[in-house]
Amino acid sequence: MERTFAMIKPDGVRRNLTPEILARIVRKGYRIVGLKQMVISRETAQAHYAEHKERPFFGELVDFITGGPVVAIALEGENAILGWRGMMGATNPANAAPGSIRADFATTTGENVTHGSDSPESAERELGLFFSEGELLK
Ligand code: RTP
Ligand code: MG
Repeated sequence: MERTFAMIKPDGVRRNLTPEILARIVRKGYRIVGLKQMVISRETAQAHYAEHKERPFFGELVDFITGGPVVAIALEGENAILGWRGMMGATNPANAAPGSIRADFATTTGENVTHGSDSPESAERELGLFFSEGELLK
């Protein structure tokens, strides 16, 4: 069993895609072990996306991700890290596989509806950034 951090970004929440995306997660068979709607602080956003801090889009990315509520999700399941990345599709929706979330619901790289941890190390770091231990099911 593997855990990963998933997020519905502010564009997804604003467009009322939360029920659609949660439905896909539970229909897939993942167990939701943590779930909350929240507005991310700038500090948390900068820490979450620290790997991109030298990139030209970093400021825009932080503004976007803190610009409205997100839904933070802790998922558990076999191969959940890569599995959830597959369900999301490629970063640029133009390259996302048909039927993936980004192919179905997004048109731009900047506002691409969901986030998913890209490795076991990222998953552990991001779950720790967004959830305290008591907020996660055993
Ligand atoms: P994420 O971290 O959000 O799950 O997305 P990802 O792994 O597929 O893509 P990543 O390379 O980590 O980029 C993080 C997010 O930054 C925004 N981005 N904008 N304007 C641009 O060229 C650009 N490139 C990346 C996207 O919102 C991307 O999901
Ligand atoms: Mg990423």
